[in-house]
Amino acid sequence: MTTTPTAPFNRLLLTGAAGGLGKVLRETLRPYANVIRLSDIADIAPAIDDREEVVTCDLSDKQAVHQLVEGVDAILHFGGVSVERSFEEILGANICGVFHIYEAARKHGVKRVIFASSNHVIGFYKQDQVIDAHSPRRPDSYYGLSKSYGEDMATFYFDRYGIETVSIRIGSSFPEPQNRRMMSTWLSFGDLTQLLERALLTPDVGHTVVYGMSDNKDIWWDNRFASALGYVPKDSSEVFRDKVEAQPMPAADDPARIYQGGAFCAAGPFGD
Ligand code: NAI
Ligand code: 15L
Repeated sequence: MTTTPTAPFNRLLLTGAAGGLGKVLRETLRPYANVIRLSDIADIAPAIDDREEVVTCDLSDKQAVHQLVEGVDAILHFGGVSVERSFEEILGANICGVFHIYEAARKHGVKRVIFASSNHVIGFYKQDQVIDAHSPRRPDSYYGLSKSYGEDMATFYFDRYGIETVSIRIGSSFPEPQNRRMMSTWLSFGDLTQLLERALLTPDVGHTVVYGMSDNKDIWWDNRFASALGYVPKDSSEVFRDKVEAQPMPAADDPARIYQGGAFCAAGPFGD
């Protein structure tokens, strides 16, 4: 096997590997492990070499997740429904899914999880408020509720079983900010990778909650707990300002202009 002699982990598990961020992290996480196990319910491009393992797995399937986790040293949990959907759609992938991940981590002795949480855990704060990761949560959606539950799961599994987690409340991680709101919430792929490195390698994190944002100018989140991990973002949304501000300004009563969670605050109701 071709190994990276200095890789800090033998085998990392990345769930959500077929997704937007998963495809990026598949490449940028290579220096951190001899082998990365890539998993998703959707089709994943085949392994490019013997440093990748590809496993199809539905997070709502407890037995399948238990098999998936066997033999890994740490888990980056990025899989699940990533936007607002009905409660029933969120339940299996996100709520049962995160339980299955932690229970499998316990059974297989995995000591570190990185949880892709979301700004939608606090989405009903207004854009003129500044909060930190210890501010009371204000989920803006069933999706945000599922991430809030995932953070509670992380606290429980640390207090009860000593499994450490860094929950990253990712803002908006795309190649560039797509609208005015994302000028505040944007997280570059490079900064995401750096934050994941700090989350994987910093000792004694217990359960630490941080925000996933770049060094943006107009911000709503005091991110000192990320700084405490040694995270120093290198990118800023400022370089995209002219392009973003060429877009029409949303109406004064548009949730995209009022709430930190933007449009998620107005999704639903679902069904009757
Ligand atoms: P994505 O939707 O592109 O990727 C999520 C992946 O999870 C998909 O490939 C999907 O097939 C997989 N998945 C869904 N249900 C599953 C199930 N039952 N079993 C196994 N896999 C399942 O989302 P993206 O943008 O890559 O985000 C990755 C993670 O980061 C998600 O957990 C998302 O909630 C979180 N996040 C992303 C943000 C962003 O700006 N991209 C912002 C905040 C959080
Ligand atoms: C999220 O949690 C979503 O996964 C992502 O698709 C974006 O909508 C992001 O939040 C955001 O708030 O911009």
